Amino acid sequence: DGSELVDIDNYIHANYKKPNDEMFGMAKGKNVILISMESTQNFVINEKVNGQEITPFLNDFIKESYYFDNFYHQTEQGKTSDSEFLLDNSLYPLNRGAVFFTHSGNEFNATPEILKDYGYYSATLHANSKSFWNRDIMYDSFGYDRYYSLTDYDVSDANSVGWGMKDIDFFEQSIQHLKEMPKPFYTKFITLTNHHPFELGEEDRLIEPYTSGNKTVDNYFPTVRYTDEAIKLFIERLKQEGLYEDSIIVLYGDHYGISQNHNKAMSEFLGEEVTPFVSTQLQRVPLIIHIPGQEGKTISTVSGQIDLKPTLLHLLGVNTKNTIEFGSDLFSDDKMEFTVLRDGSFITRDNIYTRETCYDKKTGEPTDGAACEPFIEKASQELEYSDKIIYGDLLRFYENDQVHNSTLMKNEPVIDEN
Ligand code: GP9
Ligand code: MN
Repeated sequence: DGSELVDIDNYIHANYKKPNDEMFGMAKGKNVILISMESTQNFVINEKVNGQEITPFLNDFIKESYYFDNFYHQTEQGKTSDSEFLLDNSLYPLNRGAVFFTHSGNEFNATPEILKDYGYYSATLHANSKSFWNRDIMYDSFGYDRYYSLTDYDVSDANSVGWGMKDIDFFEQSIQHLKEMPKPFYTKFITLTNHHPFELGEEDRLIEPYTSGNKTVDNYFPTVRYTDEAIKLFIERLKQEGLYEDSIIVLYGDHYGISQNHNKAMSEFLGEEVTPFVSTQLQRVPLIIHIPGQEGKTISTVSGQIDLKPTLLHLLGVNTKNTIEFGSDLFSDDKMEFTVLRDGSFITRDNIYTRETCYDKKTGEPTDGAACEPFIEKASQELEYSDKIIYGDLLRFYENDQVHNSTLMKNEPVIDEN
């Protein structure tokens, strides 16, 4: 009956952080171009392999963007689909299975649906069959207007490798779709070439593989480099088509690419043992937000994919005060430094808690649990509340009278107000 939602709503309101006055509405009316960078972990940024830069374009782009270097993925078995779930809903995915398959019939209050009230057209673009991860069904539930999938692209052997269409061709063909789209648009581009097992033809190799002898780790670098190039070319095309200045561009890594099965080769690359502490730090993925006319800035606040929804909506001038979401605006002055991973690990400003051990971030060594203790309960509480919403399909009751009479209200379109 939705009564469970009252506790959750109280929790969420107690944690609400008001947006930064200067940033709220900064990108009002702009197009949104999200780019999901397949399996891209943050350790490749500003890093070299065999003496060559792994992400030369991103390293430059960061200088004119907001770059978040303590941003964690929070996905589980649903991989890319979990990252999409986090991004559009600011809810946690499930600890097993993929919510895209198990709960696609639920009521959601996703970003595309919210932005519809502000005149936005929304689309996902990804050159894979539409039913993969049950995306076609879930995107309807999120309120997407259109899914440009496999049949919207000319895919051939020549422009494919590994899992499918190569990123450079994918972006090139996507330009036409973008040009035809109603404006303003909210779009998500999902890249694919940097997917395990990181296959790439000799002719597309811009840097040489690493030399640990572990194929997965070694081949990871050339495919990351390839996607970096694909994004560079895409942004050049956006400029040519006059779409760049009217758009905010958000690049983020969807999840890890190198699993813990490869700790030995990763230790060799990093020059340090991959302890549970290091392993948790490796769950950081890049987040880069480019807003035309804004200068670059690196922001090191502890954050996660769950924070993207309120961050984006606030940039667009959309109030999120009365929505059910677990993330908070990354530009908010009092953003709490606390990010929960789906396996129950969490990160605070000074500590990492994983596998029931509290680590000191400065030393990477286990420390007495006192610093983590206050957050242990909060982390599991938050995951439990999010799970309750999904398992009980509780957002159905969002407009329910009983809930209304407590503190909940449907989010009214309010512009320029916080
Ligand atoms: C498939 C692509 C990759 O369409 O998104 O999926 P993943 O295996 O990373 O979840
Ligand atoms: Mn993925």
